[in-house]
Amino acid sequence: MARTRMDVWTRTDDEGTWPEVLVAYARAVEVMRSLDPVSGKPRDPLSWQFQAAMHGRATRTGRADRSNPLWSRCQHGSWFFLPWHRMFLAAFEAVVQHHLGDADWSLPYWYALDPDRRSTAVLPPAFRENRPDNALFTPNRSVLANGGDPLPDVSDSVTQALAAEPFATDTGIASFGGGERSRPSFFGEEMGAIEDTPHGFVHVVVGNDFDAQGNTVREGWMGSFFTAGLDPLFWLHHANLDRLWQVWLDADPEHRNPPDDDPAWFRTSFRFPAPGGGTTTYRVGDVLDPEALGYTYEDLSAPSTFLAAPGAPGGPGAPDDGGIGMGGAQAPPPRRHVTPQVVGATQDVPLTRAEPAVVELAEPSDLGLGEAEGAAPTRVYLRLEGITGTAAAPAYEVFVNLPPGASGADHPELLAGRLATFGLAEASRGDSVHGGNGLTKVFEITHVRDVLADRGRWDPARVAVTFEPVLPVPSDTDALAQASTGAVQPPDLRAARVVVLSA
Ligand SMILES: [Cu+2]
Repeated sequence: MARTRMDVWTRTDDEGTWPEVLVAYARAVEVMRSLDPVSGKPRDPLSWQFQAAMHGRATRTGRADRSNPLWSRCQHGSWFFLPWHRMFLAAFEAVVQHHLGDADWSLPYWYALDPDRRSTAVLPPAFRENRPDNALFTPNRSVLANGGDPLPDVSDSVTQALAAEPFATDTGIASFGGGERSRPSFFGEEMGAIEDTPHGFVHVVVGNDFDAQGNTVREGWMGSFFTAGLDPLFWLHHANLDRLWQVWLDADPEHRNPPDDDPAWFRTSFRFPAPGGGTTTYRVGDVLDPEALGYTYEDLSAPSTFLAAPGAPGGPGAPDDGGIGMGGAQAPPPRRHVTPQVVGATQDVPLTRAEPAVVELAEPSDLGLGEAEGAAPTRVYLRLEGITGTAAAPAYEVFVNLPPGASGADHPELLAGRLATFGLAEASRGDSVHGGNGLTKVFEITHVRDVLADRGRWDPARVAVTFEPVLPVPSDTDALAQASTGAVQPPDLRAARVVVLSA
Protein backbone atom coordinates (compact mmCIF):
# COMPACT_ATOMS: atom_id res chain seq x y z
CA MET A 1 0.00 0.00 0.00
CA ALA A 2 1.34 3.38 -0.98
CA ARG A 3 1.54 6.10 1.66
CA THR A 4 -0.42 9.30 0.99
CA ARG A 5 1.19 12.74 0.81
CA MET A 6 -1.52 15.00 2.19
CA ASP A 7 -2.57 18.55 1.28
CA VAL A 8 -1.29 20.67 4.17
CA TRP A 9 -4.31 22.99 3.93
CA THR A 10 -6.92 20.22 4.11
CA ARG A 11 -5.11 19.08 7.31
CA THR A 12 -5.37 22.59 8.78
CA ASP A 13 -8.36 23.47 10.95
CA ASP A 14 -9.78 26.87 11.89
CA GLU A 15 -8.49 26.63 15.46
CA GLY A 16 -4.91 26.63 14.23
CA THR A 17 -4.14 23.27 15.89
CA TRP A 18 -1.22 21.76 14.04
CA PRO A 19 -1.89 18.62 12.05
CA GLU A 20 0.05 15.64 13.37
CA VAL A 21 2.12 15.38 10.19
CA LEU A 22 3.55 18.87 10.87
CA VAL A 23 4.15 18.25 14.58
CA ALA A 24 6.28 15.27 13.55
CA TYR A 25 7.96 17.24 10.75
CA ALA A 26 8.97 20.04 13.15
CA ARG A 27 10.44 17.43 15.49
CA ALA A 28 12.50 15.94 12.66
CA VAL A 29 13.71 19.40 11.56
CA GLU A 30 14.93 20.04 15.12
CA VAL A 31 16.78 16.73 15.23
CA MET A 32 18.37 17.40 11.83
CA ARG A 33 19.44 20.91 12.85
CA SER A 34 21.02 19.50 16.00
CA LEU A 35 23.31 17.44 13.76
CA ASP A 36 24.76 20.57 12.13
CA PRO A 37 27.92 22.20 13.45
CA VAL A 38 27.49 25.66 15.00
CA SER A 39 29.71 27.04 12.28
CA GLY A 40 31.48 25.68 9.22
CA LYS A 41 30.37 23.10 6.73
CA PRO A 42 27.85 20.40 7.58
CA ARG A 43 29.36 16.90 7.86
CA ASP A 44 26.48 14.56 8.66
CA PRO A 45 24.59 13.65 5.45
CA LEU A 46 21.40 13.29 7.50
CA SER A 47 21.60 16.83 8.90
CA TRP A 48 19.48 19.78 7.85
CA GLN A 49 22.19 21.91 6.25
CA PHE A 50 23.67 18.93 4.44
CA GLN A 51 20.31 18.07 2.89
CA ALA A 52 19.88 21.70 1.78
CA ALA A 53 23.46 21.77 0.44
CA MET A 54 22.62 18.96 -1.98
CA HIS A 55 20.24 21.37 -3.69
CA GLY A 56 22.76 24.20 -3.50
CA ARG A 57 25.32 25.77 -1.25
CA ALA A 58 27.38 28.88 -1.91
CA THR A 59 31.09 29.26 -1.41
CA ARG A 60 32.30 32.45 0.24
CA THR A 61 32.57 34.05 -3.19
CA GLY A 62 29.02 33.10 -4.11
CA ARG A 63 29.79 30.20 -6.45
CA ALA A 64 28.34 26.70 -6.22
CA ASP A 65 30.15 24.80 -3.45
CA ARG A 66 31.03 21.31 -4.69
CA SER A 67 33.67 20.58 -2.06
CA ASN A 68 31.49 17.61 -1.19
CA PRO A 69 30.60 15.60 -4.31
CA LEU A 70 26.94 15.46 -3.24
CA TRP A 71 26.51 19.23 -2.98
CA SER A 72 25.06 21.78 -5.39
CA ARG A 73 23.56 19.12 -7.60
CA CYS A 74 20.05 20.52 -8.16
CA GLN A 75 18.82 20.41 -11.74
CA HIS A 76 17.13 23.46 -13.20
CA GLY A 77 16.38 24.70 -16.69
CA SER A 78 16.11 21.28 -18.32
CA TRP A 79 14.10 18.07 -18.52
CA PHE A 80 15.95 16.84 -15.40
CA PHE A 81 14.18 19.43 -13.20
CA LEU A 82 11.18 17.24 -12.31
CA PRO A 83 12.89 13.84 -11.94
CA TRP A 84 15.84 15.22 -9.93
CA HIS A 85 13.55 16.99 -7.46
CA ARG A 86 11.40 13.86 -7.18
CA MET A 87 14.49 11.85 -6.17
CA PHE A 88 15.62 14.60 -3.80
CA LEU A 89 12.23 14.56 -2.04
CA ALA A 90 12.05 10.76 -1.85
CA ALA A 91 15.53 10.61 -0.30
CA PHE A 92 14.67 13.44 2.13
CA GLU A 93 11.41 11.78 3.12
CA ALA A 94 13.37 8.62 3.98
CA VAL A 95 15.73 10.67 6.16
CA VAL A 96 12.82 12.25 8.04
CA GLN A 97 11.23 8.82 8.51
CA HIS A 98 14.54 7.57 9.86
CA HIS A 99 14.80 10.38 12.42
CA LEU A 100 11.19 9.91 13.49
CA GLY A 101 11.39 6.12 13.54
CA ASP A 102 8.19 6.20 11.53
CA ALA A 103 8.24 4.57 8.09
CA ASP A 104 4.73 5.88 7.38
CA TRP A 105 5.47 9.58 7.70
CA SER A 106 4.86 11.31 4.36
CA LEU A 107 5.78 14.78 3.24
CA PRO A 108 2.68 17.00 3.00
CA TYR A 109 2.29 19.35 0.02
CA TRP A 110 1.47 23.05 -0.22
CA TYR A 111 -0.64 23.94 -3.29
CA ALA A 112 0.16 27.64 -3.19
CA LEU A 113 -1.36 28.65 -6.53
CA ASP A 114 -4.51 26.54 -6.68
CA PRO A 115 -6.81 27.99 -9.38
CA ASP A 116 -9.79 26.66 -7.38
CA ARG A 117 -8.80 27.81 -3.88
CA ARG A 118 -7.43 31.29 -3.42
CA SER A 119 -7.30 30.65 0.37
CA THR A 120 -4.30 28.32 0.07
CA ALA A 121 -2.11 31.12 -1.34
CA VAL A 122 -1.31 31.95 2.30
CA LEU A 123 1.51 30.20 4.16
CA PRO A 124 0.06 27.46 6.39
CA PRO A 125 -0.25 28.75 10.01
CA ALA A 126 2.36 26.39 11.48
CA PHE A 127 5.04 28.00 9.29
CA ARG A 128 4.07 31.53 10.40
CA GLU A 129 3.99 31.12 14.19
CA ASN A 130 6.89 33.25 15.32
CA ARG A 131 8.10 31.42 18.44
CA PRO A 132 11.73 30.52 19.15
CA ASP A 133 10.78 26.85 19.58
CA ASN A 134 8.97 26.63 16.23
CA ALA A 135 11.31 24.83 13.83
CA LEU A 136 8.97 25.52 10.90
CA PHE A 137 9.18 29.30 11.25
CA THR A 138 12.08 31.32 9.90
CA PRO A 139 12.60 35.08 9.68
CA ASN A 140 14.56 34.34 6.48
CA ARG A 141 11.40 34.74 4.42
CA SER A 142 9.31 37.52 2.96
CA VAL A 143 7.82 39.50 5.88
CA LEU A 144 4.59 39.78 3.92
CA ALA A 145 4.37 36.00 3.43
CA ASN A 146 5.24 35.40 7.09
CA GLY A 147 2.60 37.98 8.04
CA GLY A 148 -0.12 35.94 6.34
CA ASP A 149 -0.51 37.99 3.16
CA PRO A 150 -1.59 35.86 0.19
CA LEU A 151 0.82 35.45 -2.72
CA PRO A 152 -0.19 37.43 -5.83
CA ASP A 153 -2.74 35.44 -7.80
CA VAL A 154 -0.99 33.95 -10.80
CA SER A 155 -2.80 30.63 -10.47
CA ASP A 156 -3.76 30.73 -14.16
CA SER A 157 -0.11 29.86 -14.81
CA VAL A 158 -0.83 26.43 -13.27
CA THR A 159 -3.68 25.95 -15.74
CA GLN A 160 -1.40 27.03 -18.59
CA ALA A 161 1.47 24.82 -17.47
CA LEU A 162 -0.85 21.81 -17.30
CA ALA A 163 -1.84 22.48 -20.92
CA ALA A 164 1.77 22.65 -22.12
CA GLU A 165 3.19 19.79 -24.12
CA PRO A 166 5.24 17.83 -24.93
CA PHE A 167 7.26 17.01 -21.80
CA ALA A 168 10.50 18.16 -23.41
CA THR A 169 11.73 19.45 -26.75
CA ASP A 170 15.04 19.73 -28.48
CA THR A 171 13.79 22.63 -30.59
CA GLY A 172 14.10 25.49 -28.10
CA ILE A 173 10.35 26.12 -27.96
CA ALA A 174 7.93 25.75 -25.08
CA SER A 175 7.44 22.46 -23.22
CA PHE A 176 6.04 21.22 -19.90
CA GLY A 177 9.16 19.81 -18.29
CA GLY A 178 12.15 21.62 -19.85
CA GLY A 179 14.65 21.47 -22.68
CA GLU A 180 16.35 18.22 -23.63
CA ARG A 181 19.94 17.95 -22.48
CA SER A 182 22.44 15.22 -23.12
CA ARG A 183 23.99 15.70 -19.68
CA PRO A 184 22.86 16.93 -16.23
CA SER A 185 23.00 20.68 -15.74
CA PHE A 186 22.87 22.79 -12.58
CA PHE A 187 21.31 25.41 -14.77
CA GLY A 188 20.38 24.19 -18.25
CA GLU A 189 18.88 27.54 -19.31
CA GLU A 190 15.69 26.11 -20.77
CA MET A 191 12.85 26.05 -18.28
CA GLY A 192 9.63 24.16 -18.91
CA ALA A 193 6.25 25.78 -18.26
CA ILE A 194 5.96 24.16 -14.81
CA GLU A 195 9.39 25.30 -13.68
CA ASP A 196 9.34 29.04 -14.13
CA THR A 197 5.84 29.91 -12.97
CA PRO A 198 4.35 28.35 -10.78
CA HIS A 199 7.57 26.88 -9.36
CA GLY A 200 10.00 29.80 -9.48
CA PHE A 201 7.32 32.36 -8.72
CA VAL A 202 6.59 30.80 -5.32
CA HIS A 203 10.32 30.72 -4.55
CA VAL A 204 10.74 34.38 -5.39
CA VAL A 205 7.73 35.77 -3.51
CA VAL A 206 8.04 33.51 -0.44
CA GLY A 207 11.74 34.32 -0.23
CA ASN A 208 12.03 38.01 -0.94
CA ASP A 209 10.39 41.39 -0.35
CA PHE A 210 10.19 44.15 -2.94
CA ASP A 211 9.53 47.87 -3.02
CA ALA A 212 6.85 49.41 -5.23
CA GLN A 213 9.35 49.75 -8.10
CA GLY A 214 10.10 46.04 -8.03
CA ASN A 215 13.52 46.29 -6.42
CA THR A 216 14.37 43.61 -3.89
CA VAL A 217 14.58 45.15 -0.43
CA ARG A 218 15.24 41.94 1.48
CA GLU A 219 16.35 38.45 0.48
CA GLY A 220 15.33 35.25 2.25
CA TRP A 221 16.20 31.58 1.87
CA MET A 222 13.59 30.52 -0.70
CA GLY A 223 14.81 33.07 -3.24
CA SER A 224 18.13 31.35 -4.03
CA PHE A 225 19.27 27.88 -5.15
CA PHE A 226 21.95 28.08 -2.48
CA THR A 227 19.60 28.52 0.49
CA ALA A 228 16.13 27.35 -0.61
CA GLY A 229 16.38 23.91 1.03
CA LEU A 230 17.04 25.54 4.42
CA ASP A 231 13.41 26.68 4.61
CA PRO A 232 11.18 23.83 5.86
CA LEU A 233 8.51 25.13 3.50
CA PHE A 234 10.70 24.37 0.46
CA TRP A 235 9.96 20.65 0.73
CA LEU A 236 6.18 21.15 0.81
CA HIS A 237 6.33 23.46 -2.21
CA HIS A 238 8.31 20.88 -4.15
CA ALA A 239 5.99 18.06 -3.13
CA ASN A 240 3.25 20.04 -4.85
CA LEU A 241 5.29 20.40 -8.06
CA ASP A 242 5.99 16.69 -7.97
CA ARG A 243 2.24 16.17 -7.62
CA LEU A 244 1.51 18.49 -10.56
CA TRP A 245 3.76 16.32 -12.75
CA GLN A 246 1.40 13.41 -12.11
CA VAL A 247 -1.65 15.67 -12.53
CA TRP A 248 -0.28 16.66 -15.95
CA LEU A 249 0.17 13.01 -16.95
CA ASP A 250 -3.35 12.12 -15.82
CA ALA A 251 -5.02 15.17 -17.34
CA ASP A 252 -4.74 14.23 -21.01
CA PRO A 253 -3.94 10.99 -22.81
CA GLU A 254 -1.63 13.01 -25.07
CA HIS A 255 0.58 13.90 -22.11
CA ARG A 256 3.50 11.51 -21.88
CA ASN A 257 6.95 11.39 -20.38
CA PRO A 258 9.86 11.22 -22.83
CA PRO A 259 10.08 7.79 -24.48
CA ASP A 260 12.02 5.12 -22.60
CA ASP A 261 14.30 4.59 -25.56
CA ASP A 262 15.77 8.02 -24.90
CA PRO A 263 18.72 6.99 -22.72
CA ALA A 264 19.92 10.59 -22.21
CA TRP A 265 16.92 11.05 -19.92
CA PHE A 266 15.89 7.57 -18.92
CA ARG A 267 19.27 6.27 -17.81
CA THR A 268 20.72 9.38 -16.21
CA SER A 269 21.20 8.77 -12.50
CA PHE A 270 21.83 10.83 -9.37
CA ARG A 271 23.10 9.95 -5.90
CA PHE A 272 21.62 10.85 -2.51
CA PRO A 273 22.58 9.94 1.09
CA ALA A 274 20.77 6.89 2.45
CA PRO A 275 19.48 6.84 6.05
CA GLY A 276 21.44 3.69 6.92
CA GLY A 277 24.73 5.13 5.63
CA GLY A 278 26.15 5.22 2.13
CA THR A 279 24.14 6.50 -0.80
CA THR A 280 21.13 5.57 -2.88
CA THR A 281 21.30 5.97 -6.65
CA TYR A 282 18.16 6.63 -8.64
CA ARG A 283 17.88 6.47 -12.40
CA VAL A 284 15.33 8.78 -14.01
CA GLY A 285 13.65 5.68 -15.42
CA ASP A 286 13.19 4.37 -11.86
CA VAL A 287 11.20 7.33 -10.57
CA LEU A 288 8.48 7.79 -13.15
CA ASP A 289 5.80 6.10 -11.05
CA PRO A 290 5.30 7.62 -7.57
CA GLU A 291 3.54 4.47 -6.33
CA ALA A 292 6.61 2.43 -7.17
CA LEU A 293 8.48 4.81 -4.85
CA GLY A 294 5.90 4.11 -2.15
CA TYR A 295 3.66 7.16 -2.19
CA THR A 296 0.66 8.76 -3.82
CA TYR A 297 -1.10 12.10 -3.36
CA GLU A 298 -4.32 13.00 -1.61
CA ASP A 299 -5.63 14.70 -4.74
CA LEU A 300 -4.51 14.29 -8.34
CA SER A 301 -7.39 16.02 -10.08
CA ALA A 302 -6.79 18.76 -12.62
CA PRO A 303 -8.10 22.22 -11.71
CA SER A 304 -11.59 23.07 -12.95
CA THR A 305 -10.06 25.92 -14.98
CA PHE A 306 -8.02 23.38 -16.94
CA LEU A 307 -11.03 21.20 -17.65
CA ALA A 308 -13.12 24.21 -18.65
CA ALA A 309 -10.53 25.70 -21.01
CA PRO A 310 -11.62 25.72 -24.65
CA GLY A 311 -10.11 22.73 -26.36
CA ALA A 312 -9.29 20.87 -23.13
CA PRO A 313 -9.98 17.14 -23.13
CA GLY A 314 -13.68 16.78 -22.43
CA GLY A 315 -14.02 20.55 -22.11
CA PRO A 316 -16.31 22.75 -24.16
CA GLY A 317 -15.38 22.77 -27.81
CA ALA A 318 -12.76 20.06 -27.49
CA PRO A 319 -11.32 19.47 -30.96
CA ASP A 320 -10.76 15.88 -31.98
CA ASP A 321 -7.03 16.33 -32.13
CA GLY A 322 -6.93 17.74 -28.58
CA GLY A 323 -4.46 20.21 -27.16
CA ILE A 324 -4.66 23.84 -26.12
CA GLY A 325 -2.09 26.57 -26.28
CA MET A 326 -0.98 29.08 -23.69
CA GLY A 327 -3.75 31.35 -22.52
CA GLY A 328 -6.39 28.79 -23.43
CA ALA A 329 -6.27 29.69 -27.12
CA GLN A 330 -7.04 26.75 -29.33
CA ALA A 331 -4.07 25.39 -31.23
CA PRO A 332 -2.82 22.04 -32.44
CA PRO A 333 -0.19 20.23 -30.38
CA PRO A 334 3.32 21.30 -31.37
CA ARG A 335 5.25 18.94 -33.55
CA ARG A 336 8.10 17.77 -31.41
CA HIS A 337 10.90 17.99 -33.89
CA VAL A 338 9.78 20.86 -36.07
CA THR A 339 12.59 23.37 -35.95
CA PRO A 340 11.20 26.85 -35.50
CA GLN A 341 12.37 29.61 -37.84
CA VAL A 342 13.77 32.83 -36.47
CA VAL A 343 11.73 35.68 -37.92
CA GLY A 344 13.37 38.46 -35.95
CA ALA A 345 15.93 38.99 -33.22
CA THR A 346 17.49 41.81 -31.30
CA GLN A 347 20.67 41.67 -29.19
CA ASP A 348 21.53 42.82 -25.69
CA VAL A 349 18.35 44.61 -24.59
CA PRO A 350 17.45 46.04 -21.19
CA LEU A 351 14.16 44.61 -19.92
CA THR A 352 12.38 47.47 -18.22
CA ARG A 353 8.90 48.77 -17.69
CA ALA A 354 9.82 52.17 -19.12
CA GLU A 355 10.88 51.06 -22.54
CA PRO A 356 9.71 48.03 -24.52
CA ALA A 357 12.27 45.74 -26.14
CA VAL A 358 11.54 45.96 -29.85
CA VAL A 359 12.21 43.10 -32.26
CA GLU A 360 12.17 44.14 -35.90
CA LEU A 361 10.91 41.25 -38.00
CA ALA A 362 13.34 40.28 -40.75
CA GLU A 363 10.74 40.56 -43.45
CA PRO A 364 7.44 42.22 -42.71
CA SER A 365 5.48 39.13 -41.78
CA ASP A 366 1.93 38.23 -40.94
CA LEU A 367 3.38 35.06 -39.39
CA GLY A 368 0.94 32.77 -41.08
CA LEU A 369 -2.17 34.90 -40.63
CA GLY A 370 -3.07 34.83 -44.30
CA GLU A 371 -2.95 31.05 -44.50
CA ALA A 372 -5.50 29.08 -46.44
CA GLU A 373 -8.48 27.70 -44.58
CA GLY A 374 -7.72 24.26 -43.15
CA ALA A 375 -3.93 24.73 -43.16
CA ALA A 376 -2.23 24.08 -39.81
CA PRO A 377 -1.92 27.51 -38.21
CA THR A 378 1.57 28.89 -37.77
CA ARG A 379 2.50 29.11 -34.12
CA VAL A 380 4.47 32.07 -32.87
CA TYR A 381 6.97 32.08 -30.01
CA LEU A 382 8.85 34.72 -28.09
CA ARG A 383 12.18 33.57 -26.72
CA LEU A 384 14.12 35.62 -24.16
CA GLU A 385 17.66 34.28 -24.15
CA GLY A 386 20.40 34.83 -21.63
CA ILE A 387 18.48 36.92 -19.10
CA THR A 388 20.90 38.24 -16.51
CA GLY A 389 20.66 40.67 -13.63
CA THR A 390 22.96 42.34 -11.14
CA ALA A 391 20.67 41.85 -8.11
CA ALA A 392 17.71 39.73 -7.04
CA ALA A 393 14.60 40.54 -9.07
CA PRO A 394 10.86 40.01 -8.63
CA ALA A 395 8.62 38.10 -11.02
CA TYR A 396 7.46 39.90 -14.16
CA GLU A 397 4.53 39.83 -16.51
CA VAL A 398 5.57 40.03 -20.12
CA PHE A 399 3.27 41.80 -22.57
CA VAL A 400 3.39 41.94 -26.35
CA ASN A 401 2.56 45.09 -28.33
CA LEU A 402 0.98 47.04 -25.46
CA PRO A 403 -0.30 50.37 -26.78
CA PRO A 404 2.12 53.18 -25.84
CA GLY A 405 1.56 54.37 -22.27
CA ALA A 406 -0.93 51.58 -21.50
CA SER A 407 -0.66 49.38 -18.43
CA GLY A 408 -0.58 45.60 -18.69
CA ALA A 409 -3.34 45.36 -16.08
CA ASP A 410 -5.74 46.80 -18.68
CA HIS A 411 -4.63 44.33 -21.36
CA PRO A 412 -4.65 40.77 -20.03
CA GLU A 413 -5.23 39.60 -23.61
CA LEU A 414 -1.73 40.80 -24.53
CA LEU A 415 -0.01 38.81 -21.77
CA ALA A 416 2.63 36.50 -23.21
CA GLY A 417 3.31 34.96 -19.81
CA ARG A 418 5.34 35.40 -16.64
CA LEU A 419 8.99 35.27 -15.81
CA ALA A 420 9.82 34.35 -12.22
CA THR A 421 13.60 35.01 -12.23
CA PHE A 422 14.32 32.27 -9.63
CA GLY A 423 18.00 31.42 -10.11
CA LEU A 424 18.75 34.73 -11.84
CA ALA A 425 21.79 35.51 -9.68
CA GLU A 426 23.11 31.94 -9.93
CA ALA A 427 22.64 31.89 -13.69
CA SER A 428 24.15 35.37 -14.17
CA ARG A 429 27.35 34.60 -12.34
CA GLY A 430 29.72 32.28 -14.12
CA ASP A 431 31.46 29.49 -12.24
CA SER A 432 33.91 26.80 -13.21
CA VAL A 433 31.13 24.69 -14.71
CA HIS A 434 28.86 27.34 -16.21
CA GLY A 435 29.56 30.54 -18.02
CA GLY A 436 26.91 32.77 -16.49
CA ASN A 437 24.69 32.45 -19.53
CA GLY A 438 21.56 33.62 -17.73
CA LEU A 439 17.99 32.33 -17.86
CA THR A 440 16.16 31.46 -21.03
CA LYS A 441 12.40 31.61 -21.21
CA VAL A 442 10.07 30.84 -24.11
CA PHE A 443 6.48 32.02 -24.44
CA GLU A 444 4.00 30.95 -27.05
CA ILE A 445 2.36 34.15 -28.31
CA THR A 446 0.11 32.70 -31.01
CA HIS A 447 -2.96 33.80 -29.02
CA VAL A 448 -1.69 37.40 -28.78
CA ARG A 449 -1.09 37.51 -32.52
CA ASP A 450 -4.62 36.24 -33.08
CA VAL A 451 -6.17 38.82 -30.74
CA LEU A 452 -4.25 41.65 -32.39
CA ALA A 453 -5.03 40.39 -35.90
CA ASP A 454 -8.75 40.26 -35.06
CA ARG A 455 -8.58 43.93 -34.17
CA GLY A 456 -6.53 44.75 -37.25
CA ARG A 457 -3.65 45.73 -34.99
CA TRP A 458 -1.02 43.07 -35.66
CA ASP A 459 2.12 44.90 -36.75
CA PRO A 460 3.88 42.80 -39.41
CA ALA A 461 7.15 44.72 -38.99
CA ARG A 462 7.86 44.57 -35.27
CA VAL A 463 7.08 42.96 -31.94
CA ALA A 464 7.40 45.10 -28.81
CA VAL A 465 7.92 43.37 -25.45
CA THR A 466 7.10 45.10 -22.15
CA PHE A 467 7.99 43.93 -18.63
CA GLU A 468 5.94 44.72 -15.54
CA PRO A 469 6.84 43.43 -12.06
CA VAL A 470 4.22 41.28 -10.28
CA LEU A 471 4.22 42.52 -6.70
CA PRO A 472 2.27 41.52 -3.61
CA VAL A 473 -0.08 44.24 -2.34
CA PRO A 474 1.22 44.74 1.23
CA SER A 475 -1.43 44.74 3.97
CA ASP A 476 1.18 46.12 6.36
CA THR A 477 3.37 48.73 4.67
CA ASP A 478 5.19 49.44 7.96
CA ALA A 479 6.37 45.85 8.20
CA LEU A 480 7.59 46.07 4.62
CA ALA A 481 9.41 49.35 5.27
CA GLN A 482 11.09 47.87 8.34
CA ALA A 483 12.10 44.80 6.38
CA SER A 484 14.09 46.87 3.92
CA THR A 485 17.81 46.31 4.32
CA GLY A 486 18.61 49.83 3.15
CA ALA A 487 20.77 49.99 0.03
CA VAL A 488 18.46 48.92 -2.77
CA GLN A 489 20.00 47.63 -5.98
CA PRO A 490 17.90 47.74 -9.13
CA PRO A 491 18.26 44.33 -10.80
CA ASP A 492 19.26 45.81 -14.18
CA LEU A 493 17.64 42.95 -16.04
CA ARG A 494 18.90 42.38 -19.59
CA ALA A 495 18.44 39.75 -22.26
CA ALA A 496 21.34 38.74 -24.46
CA ARG A 497 18.84 38.17 -27.28
CA VAL A 498 15.10 38.54 -27.75
CA VAL A 499 13.86 36.33 -30.58
CA VAL A 500 10.56 35.86 -32.39
CA LEU A 501 10.11 32.43 -33.91
CA SER A 502 7.46 30.70 -35.95
CA ALA A 503 6.81 27.00 -36.42
CU1 LIG B 1 12.51 24.84 -6.34
